Amino acid sequence: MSGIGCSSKRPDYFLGASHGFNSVHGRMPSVATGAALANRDLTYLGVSGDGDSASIGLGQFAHAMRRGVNMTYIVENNEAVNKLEVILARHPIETSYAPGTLRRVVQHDGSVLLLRKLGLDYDPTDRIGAMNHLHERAALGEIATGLLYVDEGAEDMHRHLNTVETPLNQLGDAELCPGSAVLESINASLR
Ligand SMILES: Cc1ncc(C[n+]2csc(CCOP(=O)(O)OP(=O)(O)O)c2C)c(N)n1
Repeated sequence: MSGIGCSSKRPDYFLGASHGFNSVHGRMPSVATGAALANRDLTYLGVSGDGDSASIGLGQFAHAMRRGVNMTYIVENNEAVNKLEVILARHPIETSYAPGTLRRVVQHDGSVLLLRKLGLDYDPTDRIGAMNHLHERAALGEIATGLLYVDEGAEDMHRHLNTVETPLNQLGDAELCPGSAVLESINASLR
């Protein structure tokens, strides 16, 4: 699943033999949420850009996280380093460095990224510690890399909403439309 942008072309580039869905700019999270609600048995991969997720799509991205949509969500962040009128062919930049160390990476336009890999003593289950670490590194002009935070107690959207396990396309008419009496009892329970 993807939104719109260079990053969001990924389903076209790599998933020729699978089902891909190129949605609308910034709206991939709601499409993925709906698909996951209808069928929890599929594996959901989302690919997006920094604008697609953190600018026009921030409202949707935040709610997909809050709801706990069971998916892998990849954000490709190019921060608009290209001049839009000319995109020259370039060699890929790759790097590798040890835990806890700083790596200076010069990009094609001459700008420099300071990448700081998490040390071996870093605790990714400490939520406040993760936020502090990000801000401390950012204050030094560094970008923290590695597994920053894991919420081990996170719950899936289906548990929050108590949804049916069977994909909706495998249910029959009687289950999908149980009638006005059932609807009335649901409404009564919400009054
Ligand atoms: C609703 C809407 N607004 C604006 C656009 C124009 N538009 C297409 S891609 C894009 C920006 C994409 O940037 P990003 O999400 O960072 O992805 P990238 O292309 O850098 O991978 C914009 C504004 C659009 N397609 N749809």
